[in-house]
Amino acid sequence: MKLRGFYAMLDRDDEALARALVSIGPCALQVRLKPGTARAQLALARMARSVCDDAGIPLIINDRIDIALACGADGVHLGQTDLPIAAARSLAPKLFVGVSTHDVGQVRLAVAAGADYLGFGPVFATQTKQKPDPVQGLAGLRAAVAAAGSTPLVAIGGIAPRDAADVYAAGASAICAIHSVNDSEDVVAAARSLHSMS
Ligand code: 3NM
Repeated sequence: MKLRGFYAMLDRDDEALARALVSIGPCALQVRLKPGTARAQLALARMARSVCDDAGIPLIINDRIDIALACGADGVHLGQTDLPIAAARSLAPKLFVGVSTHDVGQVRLAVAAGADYLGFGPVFATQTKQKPDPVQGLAGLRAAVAAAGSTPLVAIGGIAPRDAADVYAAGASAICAIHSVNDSEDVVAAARSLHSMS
């Protein structure tokens, strides 16, 4: 999967936010589903599918392969406690599969298992994720990029526009940021600044 620049994350049921995020042409939009009914999650995923179709952006669904298939997503993003890659592939051979990794050992395992891309973090301290893994810093990110080889790596965790140059210089293919973009007074400008430095 080709991933370069800003990787947008929709973390709430907000179509205006989704449209603002895709307006700058990010490499993907991931829907981060909150706990709730499968029907409510599918409705959110379908809204995002239509926003992504209008903008020509790949749609990725977090955790839930059933919701990803039901909404016609392009990919699914799996955490360390979600389905293993091989099980996801047998259920959904056509979906891209991304995997969240939090240290170099997890990077190696995900690459060996054939992940299409990796999330890696938290690079910096994050308030957004409950019980985040230990902060990896730019040195950890560089080590992860080296271990990932040719598999694209999306850096995540506490990244603000002022950090983008350092994060790309460390070798990340893409940057995902929630708070510094989605909670910004100017979502489009924040997204663009993370994208344009890639
Ligand atoms: N995953 P913010 S950190 C969803 O380490 C998520 O894998 C992480 O939000 C990981 O940009 C994180 O607001 C939260 O810090 C990212």
